[in-house]
Amino acid sequence: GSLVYDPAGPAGSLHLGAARVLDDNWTGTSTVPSRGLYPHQWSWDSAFIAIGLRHLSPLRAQTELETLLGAQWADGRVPHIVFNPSVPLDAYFPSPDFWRSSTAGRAAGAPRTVQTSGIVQPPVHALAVWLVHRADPGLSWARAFLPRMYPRLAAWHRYLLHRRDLGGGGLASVVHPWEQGMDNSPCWDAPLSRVTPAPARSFRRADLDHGAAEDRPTDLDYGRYVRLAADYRDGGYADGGGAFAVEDPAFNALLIASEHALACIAQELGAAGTARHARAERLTAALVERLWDPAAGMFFCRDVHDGGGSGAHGTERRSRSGADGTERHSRSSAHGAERRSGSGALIRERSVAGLLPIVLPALPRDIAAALVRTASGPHFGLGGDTRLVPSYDLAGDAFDPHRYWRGPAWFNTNWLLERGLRLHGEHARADGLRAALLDTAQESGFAEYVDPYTGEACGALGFSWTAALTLDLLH
Ligand code: 9WN
Repeated sequence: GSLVYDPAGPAGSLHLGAARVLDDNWTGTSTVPSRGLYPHQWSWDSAFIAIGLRHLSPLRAQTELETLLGAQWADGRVPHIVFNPSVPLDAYFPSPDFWRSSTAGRAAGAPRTVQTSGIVQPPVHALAVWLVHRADPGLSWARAFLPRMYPRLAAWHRYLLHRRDLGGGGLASVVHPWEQGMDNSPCWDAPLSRVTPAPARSFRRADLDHGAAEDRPTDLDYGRYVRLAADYRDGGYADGGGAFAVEDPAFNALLIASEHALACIAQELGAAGTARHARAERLTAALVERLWDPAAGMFFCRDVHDGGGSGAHGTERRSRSGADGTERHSRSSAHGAERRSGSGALIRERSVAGLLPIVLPALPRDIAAALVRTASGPHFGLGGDTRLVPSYDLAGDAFDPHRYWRGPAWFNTNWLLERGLRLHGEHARADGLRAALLDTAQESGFAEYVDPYTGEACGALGFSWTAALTLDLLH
């Protein structure tokens, strides 16, 4: 980076502040996302955390990923939460007694000793393992880090590309909003509307002990999350039968970026990486084929279970934001895409997830250029109206600058955009976004998420991936 390390200067104090957050949140074997709200280990958090931790302590960064991958199931899935047995059950919901991984997950090969959830999160791990290795190859080789991680990562990708290809088009589906990581994104409104919520009295939300209710998902959202997760558990965590199946552009883009990283790891271990690079390129083509919308200039989610009836109608009603009059065009082009690609229908909501394929090196140039235009336009305001890119369409009906994934800006998505802009040669825009990320991290106290216009802190403070990705940008 351009900022020179100076403990007395502003970059130095930012560095020290970020390091302190990560020290405070370190448990000895992994890092909690936040001491109060999220007192266990989360899957994609740990990947982002390791990417920052490698600059402070490559050993801790390796340990973080080893702890997570040590809780992998025999079918290859990496659970979205690894529970800390010394934390009281009522500190977080849903707790281990809800998931019952070691009994309900036995057929799927859940570990016997450690308790985990049974769903997954975005596969950022191979990318994290590769970056952590490169931060200190000597230590990595001495600890056989890559030889131990490679087979686990390969099994993880195999699970996603085979067991989770629920749409039949080569992409992985998520079966729960928590899996994609943007829990209450307006993208899920239509597919979730088909899920009968569990009664509110059947569970207790521990999140409301720590977070403001108006910054969090609603009780109705939670009822549906609980129903979907309980049904998945009661089916032994077998894939294919659930009510919710969505192909998401961010989840799949991160899988593809990680497949490229896995190719690099294979090469480093002396194997040929060419087959994996080629697979990543084929997956990039499948992503474009199934999820790209040329008129909107971005990627959309595909609702695998939408037969094109009431779901499509409801989505149309919800997404009529009309700021630049593109809706009509994008709907008709979506019909074309649906005919070509078969299963399901596109969900016509503009989420930041639909910009994140910009991290892909094999993305066609015209698509990368269109993503930059869309990010910089009225729906996301990059370099213009907003400080940081929001999680959801500024002009969308559902936009709310404070409610979680329905508008606030998050540091992980903005970090990914910054990387993607740089990858495609957009250095001025990347520099502007980097400066805004560093300022906002400092001013907000490493907040979990912020108002995209003002940078006002929302959710937890001292949030680990905010601190970790700040450190990464400083290096
Ligand atoms: C459910 C830990 C996680 C993040 C997710 C974020 C939030 C959990 C919750 O916190 O989700 O997994 O309880 O709301 O949405 O992206 O990984 O930081």
